[in-house]
This record gives sequence, structure tokens and C-alpha cells, in this order.
Amino acid sequence: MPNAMPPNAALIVVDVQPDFMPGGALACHEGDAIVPGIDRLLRRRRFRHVVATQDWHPAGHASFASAHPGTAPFQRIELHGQPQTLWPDHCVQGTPGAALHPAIDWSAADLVLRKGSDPQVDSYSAFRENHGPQGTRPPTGLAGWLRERGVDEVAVCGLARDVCVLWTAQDAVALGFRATVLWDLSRPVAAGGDEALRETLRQAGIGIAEAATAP
Ligand code: VGL
Ligand code: ZN
Repeated sequence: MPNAMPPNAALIVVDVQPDFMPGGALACHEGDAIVPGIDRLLRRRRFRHVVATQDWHPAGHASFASAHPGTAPFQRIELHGQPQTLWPDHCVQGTPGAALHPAIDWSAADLVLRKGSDPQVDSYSAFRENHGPQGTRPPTGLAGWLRERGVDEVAVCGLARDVCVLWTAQDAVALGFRATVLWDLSRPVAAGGDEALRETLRQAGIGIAEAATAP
């Protein structure tokens, strides 16, 4: 990754929150390993625009297994006619686990986008809710926010690489942005799927890059 990115490129830092760290409510594999690198990247001010997303669910959210008696976390069910993976309770609004990670200096973030606050609908991507009425996926407004600032290219890092990072990068491409996943600054919920995920990204036209801790 070049030392200074052009002004038409934005960085999206997805869901770097304590609940996604090892020992947290919905731990990502080695999720803590990306924290120092993201902090360094933000302090370097390489990107003119930085968006931080924050998974932000009301208690009792429909994506929580605890909201569906007889189910267990990581089970897949049908919810409003859509496939839904059920998760442990995580990132409940206002709890410490839902905070932006306290070991990162977030000063460079010019937008903090909270997602997942509709009690009935999950929201993996920074761009769109997972589903909505009549097969729509209601937009969050991020595409307009970026376009109005002249952004046509995004780099995506954070958690989880196989869920919210993936969906964000896929939607970015679908909405006409060039998109790259910063592989070394992301980690998956489930270990072991790296090659399949790389292939999914390649086929979607999403770049894969290392933020490469340059001196
Ligand atoms: C995420 C599952 C549920 C993520 C958020 O940030 O990837 N995954 N909520
Ligand atoms: Zn969530």
C-alpha cells in the first residue's frame, strides 16, 4: 500500500470492538492481532477519509440466538424469509464490548457509522442492511457520503473478514467503488477458510493487499 493514498480513496475500519476480540462475546480468530496495525495506520493519516463502523444492537436483537428459544449460537435459521446465522449476544448498545476499541486512537475517523440497530434486521455491510421490504436492502447512506466527497475507491479492514468486511467490500464493488481488503489488518470469525475467502474476493473483483507496516 502506498505511503499516502490519493484523496479519492477512503479507509473503512469495520467493527473493531472489544466483543470481537479473543475472550469477547463473539470472538474473532486472532482479532486482537490487528489492533496495533490499525492504530499505526490511522496515526499515519494515509487516508483523507476514514470511516469507522460500530456494530450496535439493541438488547434482544433478532440476530441473537438468545432471542429464539431452542436455538444455539452459530445455528442458521430462516428469519423473515431470509437465511440468518444466529450469534451470541454481542455489541449491545452502550455496553463496553460495543465501544470502538480503546487501544486505537480514532481521531482520524471523520465518520463513525453505527449499524445493526433495527431490532429485527441484521446489518453486516457498512452500505446496506441485510434485508428489507420487498427484497430491498435499505442503504445506510454511506455510498452518498463517500461519493459527495469525491471518493471512488475504498480500502476495507477490521472484523470479521468473512462477515462484515466481506459484505462491505462486496457492496462497495456493487455500488461502483473500487475495493481492496487489507488482509493483514483483518481476521475472520472462523479460522480455516482463508483460501476460499481469497477466491471469493478475487471473483468479486475485490483487491487483496497488505497494509504493510512500512517504517
Ligand atoms: C459481525 C456477526 C455479527 C461482524 C457482526 O462484525 O463481522 N459478525 N455481527
Ligand atoms: Zn452483530
